[in-house]
Amino acid sequence: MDKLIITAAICGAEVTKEQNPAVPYTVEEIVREAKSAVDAGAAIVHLHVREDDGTPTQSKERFKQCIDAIYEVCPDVILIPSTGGAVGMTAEERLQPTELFPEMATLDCGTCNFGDDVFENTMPMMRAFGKRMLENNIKPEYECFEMGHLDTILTMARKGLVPADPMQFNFVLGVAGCTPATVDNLCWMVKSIPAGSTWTATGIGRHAFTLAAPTIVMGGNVRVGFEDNLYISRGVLARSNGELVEKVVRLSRELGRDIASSAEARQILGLKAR
Ligand code: KMH
Ligand code: ZN
Repeated sequence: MDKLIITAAICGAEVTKEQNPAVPYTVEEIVREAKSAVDAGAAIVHLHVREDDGTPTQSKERFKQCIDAIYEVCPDVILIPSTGGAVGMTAEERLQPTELFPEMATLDCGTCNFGDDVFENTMPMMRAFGKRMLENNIKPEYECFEMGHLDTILTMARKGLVPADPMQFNFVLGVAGCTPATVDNLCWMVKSIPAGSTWTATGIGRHAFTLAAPTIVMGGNVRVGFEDNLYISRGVLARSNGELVEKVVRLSRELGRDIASSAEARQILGLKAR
């Protein structure tokens, strides 16, 4: 079994300092959280950015500022900027970070409920996102919140509308209104992906660690972070993204699986060395 790749989703677009004061907004705070996650064992940082007041933004300039600042202190880390942004943003707004030619970026695989909101990813939007990733040589991380999202993206890959060499999936389970974070659902998704693909699982809220444990045993990779979950244990706020990553490292070591460095993660994901 390959070593475990841990992704830290350090910021997200929806969580706030009111919910957990350690949620980062400023460039300095984003760098602090990225470093805490990487120092703890994360090979990848999934990145959203904010204005200083916490407003989510997909501004190319803000992404560049944050990416450059993170590379100053974590030169080897794999950064996966979001093209999901925040609910309600336009496709053009969301695509801005792809103009920076990151090695990877998320590509969301269909429309779904998102709590009280609808997270819109229509077929024309997804075709535009796929085209941009093909043109800019970006490896997508395919975010699937629903069973149907997986089928949709596999059909697009067969038609050559998105990169597929090989595919990296992130199964985000437990979003309110979407596929629940059960082991059965995870198994169904994992057994549906093409041979040679890689996959990550993200359990939302209280499912962060209950989904991490079976994922470690099944040979998948794990995402944790404030974007997905603000608590280190029931009722106890995490003090940093690093603390969440440390818990996954402990679980994995107990289960006998070593942790991948960023260089090792690049090999596993088929990315060029940095
Ligand atoms: N903020 C969510 C609505 C992504 O990063 O690609 C979407 C999201 C997905 O976070
Ligand atoms: Zn995200």
